[in-house]
Amino acid sequence: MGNRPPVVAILLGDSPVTQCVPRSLPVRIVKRLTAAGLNADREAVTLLAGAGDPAQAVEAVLDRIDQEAVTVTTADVRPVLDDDRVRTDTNVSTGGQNGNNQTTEADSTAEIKGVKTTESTSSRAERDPDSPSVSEDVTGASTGTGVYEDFVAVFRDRYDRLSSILRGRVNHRPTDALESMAGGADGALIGLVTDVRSTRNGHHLVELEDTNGTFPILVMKDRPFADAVDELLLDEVIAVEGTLSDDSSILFANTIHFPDVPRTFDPSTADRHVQAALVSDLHVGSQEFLNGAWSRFTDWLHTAAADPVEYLLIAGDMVEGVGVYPDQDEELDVVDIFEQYERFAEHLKAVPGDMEIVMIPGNHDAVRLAEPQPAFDSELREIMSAHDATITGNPSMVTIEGVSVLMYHGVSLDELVAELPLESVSYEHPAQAMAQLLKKRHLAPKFGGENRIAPEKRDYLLIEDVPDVLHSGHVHKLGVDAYHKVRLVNSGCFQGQTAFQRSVNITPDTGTVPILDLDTLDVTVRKFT
Ligand code: D5M
Ligand code: FE
Ligand code: ZN
Repeated sequence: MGNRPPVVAILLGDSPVTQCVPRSLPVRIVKRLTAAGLNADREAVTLLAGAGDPAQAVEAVLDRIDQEAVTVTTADVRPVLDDDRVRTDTNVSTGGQNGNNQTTEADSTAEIKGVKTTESTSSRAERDPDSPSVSEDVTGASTGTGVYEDFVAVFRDRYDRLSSILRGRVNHRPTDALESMAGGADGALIGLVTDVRSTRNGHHLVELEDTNGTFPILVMKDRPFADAVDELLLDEVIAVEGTLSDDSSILFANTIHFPDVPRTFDPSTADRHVQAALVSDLHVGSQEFLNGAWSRFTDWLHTAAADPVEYLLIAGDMVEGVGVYPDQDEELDVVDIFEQYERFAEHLKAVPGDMEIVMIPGNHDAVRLAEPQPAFDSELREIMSAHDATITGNPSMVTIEGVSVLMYHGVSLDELVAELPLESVSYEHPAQAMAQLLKKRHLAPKFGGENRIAPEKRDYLLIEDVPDVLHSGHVHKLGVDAYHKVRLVNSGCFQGQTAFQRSVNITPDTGTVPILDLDTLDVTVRKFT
């Protein structure tokens, strides 16, 4: 046995259980029983949680229970509680599929950015990761059927909520009120960008739409903010202050405001040293899935160096899927979608059982392609049940240890790279594209492009609350940066270069895992290739 503590400590640590049962204790008990292939009656769990030493009681039940049993009942628990013999040998395996956890620190793991040396505090096992809380998730709340009214509703919601962010900064007028103002007067407008074009002289004509109509804005090419026009995407919401033409038919822009992240934004951090590994894009089932890199990563998670890593966030594309791209089947290792998830579930078992896992789907996963994507359905959850992961939609705002992480797979990043003429926004720098999403306060600003969007009554892709961390994947490129103190992380992937990526000259960042310090929001990138 290596340096992992026995499972008893993973369950409960050293904290004595008195009359006050911690909220997560029953969850820990169920997890341990599930890992051993058993269901449990609620009463049985309650009895175990109330034991003098619940961890030992659980292990004693597991020792004694009939091999054929599928459910732990009170009849299995009572004899154990009546028996006050104290077992001393609690050296049980963690239940992961990697038997050899003797590694201290895998030689193959190299740091890219300097790791802060932290004093060794108590191990992960002795602490207890919080259950993540989730918001802004469409799962179970999807009402859209794609009818006209749904489109009206989602744009209305987008306009209402983004304009309220901008309203404090400009004294805006509705489009129809601007028309009746005196020529030459100063005016301001908040609206969705519905058209951007250049005039013959190289100036820019931007059309904004609000709930009352549309209004044209002229941005002169020599104005210092004219570059902002290059950052505009159709359907995003901006505010413009300017001066009306003599006939009040056009507004000459003096400033352009994006909803943006306030400069004063100060992120929340955890109040103890605890870390999260942010991964994405495993593509299990693809011939290019990097089994070796994943194993090195999960082996490392079992070492002492990874003790503070209590959370694993997976930002989509768990599996390669089927029929996602033309000719994709030529690169499939596993052709059946359910078998792909079964394989993925096996790989997940290599993650230490005491880590909290959060997963959202991506465009290769077996949920609807249109965003917002709901979480995996019950059939897929069942396949992935071993770890009791938090399975939620794309996007989702996930709060761990007081730190809000906006998880979004990242399909709109392709569109930003393709459409924004900015040099800084490219596949080489995915975090720059992520910064644009924060600036626009929207995860998929452009409606009806390559990125399929399902109209819901609420615009789930809008970033109403500024997250402390934005976590994406999809482009298979590593990116770590910050925007107005929001930590930006784009995970690399666990899939080698595909034929398509070769054809467009994209070299993916494989086996790179950003490790986020939740107490400082610092990131250390580890490489497992
Ligand atoms: O996406 C991985 C990255 O590669 C993402 O930037 C899209 C791009 N990609 C990959 N294959 C294709 C095809 N066939 N057409 C267009 N774009 C592609 P992922 O979601 O992992 O496939
Ligand atoms: Fe992917
Ligand atoms: Zn993807």
